[in-house]
Amino acid sequence: MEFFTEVSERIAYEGAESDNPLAFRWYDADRVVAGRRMEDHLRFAVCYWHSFAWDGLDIFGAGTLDRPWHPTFAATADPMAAAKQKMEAAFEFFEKLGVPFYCFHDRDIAPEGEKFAESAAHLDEMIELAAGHQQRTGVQLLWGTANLFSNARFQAGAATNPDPEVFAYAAGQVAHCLEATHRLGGQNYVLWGGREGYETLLNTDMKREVDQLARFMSMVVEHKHRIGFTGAILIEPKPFEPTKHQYDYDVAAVHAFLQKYGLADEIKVNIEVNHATLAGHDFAHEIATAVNAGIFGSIDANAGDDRLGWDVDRFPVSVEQMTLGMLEILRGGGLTTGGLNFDSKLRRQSIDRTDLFYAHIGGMDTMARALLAASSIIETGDLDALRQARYAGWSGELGTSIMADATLADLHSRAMTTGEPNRVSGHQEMLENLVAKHIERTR
Ligand code: XLS
Ligand code: NI
Ligand code: NI
Repeated sequence: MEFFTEVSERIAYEGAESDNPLAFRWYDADRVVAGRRMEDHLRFAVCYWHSFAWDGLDIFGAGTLDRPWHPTFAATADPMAAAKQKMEAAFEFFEKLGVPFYCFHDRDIAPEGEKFAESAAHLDEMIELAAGHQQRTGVQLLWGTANLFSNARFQAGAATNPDPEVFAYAAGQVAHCLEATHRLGGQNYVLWGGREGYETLLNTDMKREVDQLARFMSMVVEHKHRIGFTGAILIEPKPFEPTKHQYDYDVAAVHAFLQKYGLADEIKVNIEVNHATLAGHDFAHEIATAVNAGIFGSIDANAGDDRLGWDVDRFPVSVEQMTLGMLEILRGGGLTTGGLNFDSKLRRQSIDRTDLFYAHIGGMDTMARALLAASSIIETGDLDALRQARYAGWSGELGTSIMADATLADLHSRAMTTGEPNRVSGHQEMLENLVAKHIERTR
C-alpha cells in the first residue's frame, strides 16, 4: 500500500532558485563540501516517534493528523498489524525523502504487550521486518532507544525509581532494545533520561537516585561490550520536562556525572537544540562544551520557540543558529557515528501527510545551508585568525611561563613593577557581520 501518494518520486535537489515546494534548494547529497559529500557530513535521520507514532494528540485534545497507519485510525484493531502498516509508511517516507538514517524507541515500532516477554516478542518480530525494510531500501539505523517514560510503571523514573523492581524492569528493557539495535546495525544507542529526575525534594533522596543512575549506565556499558555492540552509547541531556528537574541537565552536568562515576570514556552525548535552549544555553555552546570534553556524539536537530518555555520540537528554521552550531561541529572534526536526527514535530494543524515532506525538506535545507556557511567561514579562516590573534600573548614569554611554572608570588612581584594591561576590542559586532556575510554568500 502506498501512503504518500502526492509524492511519487524521490525528492530531488533543484537549486536555490527552484520554486518547487517538494524539492531541495540547498541539500545536494552528492555535492562535496570540505572534502566530504553533503550526505556524509549531515547524516540525516528521520525520527519514528514524532513523524509516525504521533497523531497530533496534545494535553487539550485528540489527534488531528491524517495518519491512517496510526492505531487510533488504522482499519485494523490488531496492534501488530497496525505496527506493520506504520513501518511500511515510515520506510516509504524515508526512501522518498532520501535520508540515509532513521531512529526509534522500542515502543514506536512495536506495541507493548501484557507482560514483558510479550513486549519483547513484539519487538523481535518488528525487528525482523525492519531488517528487511533496511535491506530493501538501504536506509540504516542511526540509533535505537528504549521508551522508559510512557508507561505508568515509570511514573517515578526508571533507573532512579525508589523501587528496585522498576529498575530491574527497565534494565531488562534496555538489554533487549540494545540487542535489537545491535541486530539492526545501529550506529549508536541513546539514553534520554525520560523521568530520571524529581518533582519534589520532599520525597526524593537525590544522592541515592544519582548513584542508581550511574549503576544503570555502568550496566548498559558492560552489556554493550558483552554483546559486541561497537556503536556509541549516548546520553541526551535535558534540564526539565517531564520532571521538574532532570539529572542529565545539560552537557556540563552529564560530563561531571560521567567523570565522577568513571564513565567518561564510554559514554558521549546526543545534544538536542531545544534542550540546549531550555537549559539556558545556545545550541553552539552545548556542542563546544561536548567537543572540549571529548564527549560529542550526535545531534537531535529541532528548534524551540523564543516565547515558549517547553520542548516544542519545531523543525529547524534558523540558518544563523544552525550555522553557529555547524561551526562548532566542524571545528570538532565533524560527525562520526552520530548524525542529525529530526527530533522535530509538525504543528498540530499541519494535518496532511505531505506536510511531513515540507517539514523535513525545510529542516534539511536549513542544515545544508548552515553547513555551507560554516565551512566557508572555516575555509576563509578570517574568524579563526582573529580568534587566534586574541590569544597571541599566551604564546609569548609571560603566557608560557604562567602555564608552565610561574607562582602566584612570581606574578605578585611582577605586578609591582609593571603598568596597566593594554585593552583591545573584542569586535563582536564585526564578527557577527562576518558570519552574516558568509550566510548571504552561500551558493
Ligand atoms: C524528549 C527527547 C526524546 C529523545 C528520545 O524530549 O528529545 O525524544 O530524543 O527518547
Ligand atoms: Ni531528543
Ligand atoms: Ni526533546
